[in-house]
Amino acid sequence: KKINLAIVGASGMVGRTFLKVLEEKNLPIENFYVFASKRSAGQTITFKGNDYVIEELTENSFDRGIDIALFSAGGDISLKFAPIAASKGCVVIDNSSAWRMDPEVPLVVPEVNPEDIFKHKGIIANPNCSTIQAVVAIKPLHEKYKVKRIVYSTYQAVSGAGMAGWTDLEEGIKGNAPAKFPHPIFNNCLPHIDVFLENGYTKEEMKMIKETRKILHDDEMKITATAVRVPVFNCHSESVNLEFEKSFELEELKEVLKNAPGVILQDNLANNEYPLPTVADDHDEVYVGRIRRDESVDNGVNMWVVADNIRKGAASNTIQIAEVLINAMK
Ligand code: 2RA
Repeated sequence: KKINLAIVGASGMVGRTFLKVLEEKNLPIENFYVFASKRSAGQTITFKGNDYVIEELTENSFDRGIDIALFSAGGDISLKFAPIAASKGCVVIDNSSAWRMDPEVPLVVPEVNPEDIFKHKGIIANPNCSTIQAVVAIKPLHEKYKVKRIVYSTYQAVSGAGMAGWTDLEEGIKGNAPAKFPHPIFNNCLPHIDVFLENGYTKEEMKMIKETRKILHDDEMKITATAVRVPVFNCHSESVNLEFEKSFELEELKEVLKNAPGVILQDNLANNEYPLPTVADDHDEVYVGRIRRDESVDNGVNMWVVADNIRKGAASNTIQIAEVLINAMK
């Protein structure tokens, strides 16, 4: 069955990556529409050899029988337009945080909780990039050893803050002041991603905590997080510490990860082999390494998890969800 597909927010970093990833794939697209703000409307983009004029997003944009719409246009746009699109029979896969914690909206990583996709009522939420890569690595271990507690420490690329973040690093290298970040990001680490909340955590840290619990369907799971912006252009790196209910053999645990969907194991210390942003860049897999027992608890493990936050963390995960929907439409 061929589908009518729309992109909402085509001019942003994720929107442009939607186009790039869709070019790599062969989804059965009948009609293709590209929407953005008034500012970007009128520009032409080329997709699969055809030119498309970016249209301004309006309340009538979804009156033309669009089957699936990929959103990456910020929370305000999603709050307003995702329900409109859904009311017209379009399934929205939204990258903003607007709908992620809504109980009526599935929050999905296809390798982790694909069964949640078909619980949608018109809107499916794509998790935060730092959550996606973590749960791809955690899920297979959770299934076998039952995760009791997680300690996240993240080292997040500037691309997570879009082109503004990228520019701050480029300009920072030249000694120019940042426009997006609260302090210079070059030669620095900022323990401040998104805004600070009453409890002293940032929104980014609370997203990782709440989204992990929702995706793994375990509201009691003990989780804490520290999210840090580092001077890396693209790809998020994360130290993930897990404590399990059950005991494990380290070699067996590594084998579980080696065979896990969406995971590439890179863990050979003799060869200085471990996940790197420069290797994960422009790929869709989640790279896992530095796997070692946490001797400070009974059943604990440390691992290092790296992925492309714009691809697997946003655009590719969204398109993977769309592929599951399309395959079910046949
Ligand atoms: C960041 N994960 O890295 C957040 C939003 N993309 O800034």
